[in-house]
Amino acid sequence: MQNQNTLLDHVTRMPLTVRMRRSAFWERSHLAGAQAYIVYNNMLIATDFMGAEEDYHHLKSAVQIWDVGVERQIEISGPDALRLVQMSTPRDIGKMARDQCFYIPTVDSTGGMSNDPVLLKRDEERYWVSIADSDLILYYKGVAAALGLNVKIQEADVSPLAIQGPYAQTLVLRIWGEAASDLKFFRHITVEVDGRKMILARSGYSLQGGYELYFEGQSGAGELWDTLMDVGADLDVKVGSPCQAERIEGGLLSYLSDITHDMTPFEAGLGKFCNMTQDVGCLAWEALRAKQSPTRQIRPVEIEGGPLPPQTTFWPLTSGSQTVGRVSSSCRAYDYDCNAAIGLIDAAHWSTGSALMVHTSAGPREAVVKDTFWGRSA
Ligand code: THG
Repeated sequence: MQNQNTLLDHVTRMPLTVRMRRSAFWERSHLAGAQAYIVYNNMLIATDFMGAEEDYHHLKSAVQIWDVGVERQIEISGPDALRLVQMSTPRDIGKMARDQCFYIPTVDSTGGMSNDPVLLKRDEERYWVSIADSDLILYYKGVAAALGLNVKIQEADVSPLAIQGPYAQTLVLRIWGEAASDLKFFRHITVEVDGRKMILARSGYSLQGGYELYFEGQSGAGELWDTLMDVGADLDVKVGSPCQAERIEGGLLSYLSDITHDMTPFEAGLGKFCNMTQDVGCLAWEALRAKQSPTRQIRPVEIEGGPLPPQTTFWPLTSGSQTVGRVSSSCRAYDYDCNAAIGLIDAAHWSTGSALMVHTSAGPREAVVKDTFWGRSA
């Protein structure tokens, strides 16, 4: 409670009510000097700490901690847990190991994307679905009720904390020791925080490497935050949040921006996460089989010229007088001295080198389709 006044002073234009849920780390990240807030899963996430360009360079050269508590955990447990989760995704989760995380496209019955969560296997009969911004829990509850499945579905009181950047490993080893150094990408271990066991995974919404701690409950969150800041002081640890420029140039997709509910996983470029050789139990199996060859797909796009205006609507992509797609996210890719963007492009125009026009909110620009996102190999 001691920060309550500071908190209220700072948010007079943003009334906090109980309904405006905040993660266990929200206050710390807010007081670290956030200059903006984003609403995600009906929660606030603090962002923009040093300014876009500085946040970007710092993430790529040091280490940051992010309050990503808005990544809510839908906990599905019980004898039918695996069956229910599998109904929502074409990725085969049957052989997931006990310590594994999977990036899974989730789909409605027509094969349209309903979310793109990270799935954590906690136990044979317990899963966490770490969701992007949509009320996916209602789908699970609806299907479970309709089919009379033997499962329990709830939003767990978990606040993921991301530790990202080239020095993330150094910082994590100082606190949780060697076990974390052997941890492979998208695997998790159990660590202790103040005597309580929690999951630490090697994952995160950046290409810089790092970890996500699934902090359970509320008490002790501030103390952990302060410990991370103290222990990482000589590594120049700073408070950050998912970095738009870094994730766009690297091709990390954002649900509701780059992926919309009318898109299939194939259109979203997530075909490699779909098992189409046999029916693994996804309710959209037949629908997806008929949609395996997309006629539009996500592609990296480079936009010519100097920095772009902020993007708040889809920008049409055209060829001659024809609309052939849209740009959903764009940024200044500072390290590459160019503009990087995520496009959804019709098949006739999606090949590498294809020259298009993009109609930004500040007028038309030339654009060209790339083969890979920046910093990614083919
Ligand atoms: N971490 C956790 N939950 C999340 C996110 C996260 N929920 C919301 C949102 N982010 C979901 N979206 C993504 C998008 C991309 C990735 C993770 C979550 C990602 N992709 C890697 C890539 O593209 O290189 C690896 C995918 C793979 O190979 O399996 O990490 O960030 N907990």
